[in-house]
Amino acid sequence: MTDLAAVKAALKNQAVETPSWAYGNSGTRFKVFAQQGVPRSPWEKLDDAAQVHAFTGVAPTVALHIPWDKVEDYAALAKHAEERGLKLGAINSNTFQDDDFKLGSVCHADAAVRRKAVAHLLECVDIMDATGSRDLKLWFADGTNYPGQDDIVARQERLGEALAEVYARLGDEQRMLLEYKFFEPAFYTTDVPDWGTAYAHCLKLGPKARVVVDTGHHAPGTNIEFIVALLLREGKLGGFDFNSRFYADDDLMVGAADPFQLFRIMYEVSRGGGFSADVAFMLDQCHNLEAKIPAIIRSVMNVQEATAKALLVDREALGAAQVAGDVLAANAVLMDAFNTDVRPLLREVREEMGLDADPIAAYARSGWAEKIVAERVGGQQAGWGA
Ligand code: LRH
Ligand code: MN
Ligand code: MN
Repeated sequence: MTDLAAVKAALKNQAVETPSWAYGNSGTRFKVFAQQGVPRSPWEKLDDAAQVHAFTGVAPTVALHIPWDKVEDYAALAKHAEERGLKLGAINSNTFQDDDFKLGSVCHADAAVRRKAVAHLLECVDIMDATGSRDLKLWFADGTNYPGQDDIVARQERLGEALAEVYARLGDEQRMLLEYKFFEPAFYTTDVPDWGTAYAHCLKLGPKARVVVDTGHHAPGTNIEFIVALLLREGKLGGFDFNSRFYADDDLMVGAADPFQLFRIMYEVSRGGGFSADVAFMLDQCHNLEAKIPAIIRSVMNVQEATAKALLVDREALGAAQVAGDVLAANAVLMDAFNTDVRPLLREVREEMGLDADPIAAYARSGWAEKIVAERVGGQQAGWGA
């Protein structure tokens, strides 16, 4: 039997971090479709993020991407967030948009380019000091396109050196989250292509270094929940970049492509004790076609639904079936939870939190969408081509 009061309490305590770049215009390498009313600055991105938090009650932090969210005064930006009931979350570095990084950043063969990349990462830690952010999220576009282009092992050594230098700069409460991605933009080798490579580096660095799992960064068919279970067991799961994919790094709304996979991931999180402050639940999405704020609200709700279902798994019955070797019964316990319609439960949870039971409808009624279209002209691009 599951304890419904405990499930509700966990749902009320949940925190999903939204990414600043999801509020801005985005697109593909073919076209960025500008939407009306999108934020013109990091300050306005926070204004929109505050709407997501106001209607869901579970999106209290916002990730920044540097330099997309470059401002003069980061402490003032943190204050702007606080005044809106938010806090600034992970600081995402960007070593992929500078011409100097064409052949790599921290893995580049030229020490001068590596220095420039490390300087950027150290600047990101300075920003964390100013914003009060805990996590530095690192994703490297480094890799090669052709066999022989560079020395695979030498690149790992350069990567390890750069990471160690940045790790040494972290404060006591700060962490480094290393993100992997199996390909793109590099097509032959990628220097951090998988969880194993990220894990090996994090293990060497120490307890403040953890792996972040972006759900869109795996080859089709990869069993992501296995990776999650393993990293949790090893105490090395730092967080998630949630999104969904049909083909590659599609950055679609989480839970849109494969809600069953999201449920399976959340079940492993729940089973492994991952609903704790140690694991950051972040979105990493782009809304090229759909309106951004309601899409982010929808994404947060999708995470809540998967979480509710994962928490409803009758662990006792599941354990008994597993010990008995009853394959069908064990599978049925899991499927029962997945097939539960948790929307009434979540409506109840929201009402108990003093929120509208239907965040999307409440946002639509609020008039915010009309207000930003009227007030903002010339919205900021999420980053690509900016
Ligand atoms: C890389 C990535 C990484 C970046 C973000 C914009 O594909 O997932 O997290 O910082 O996209
Ligand atoms: Mn990501
Ligand atoms: Mn990505």
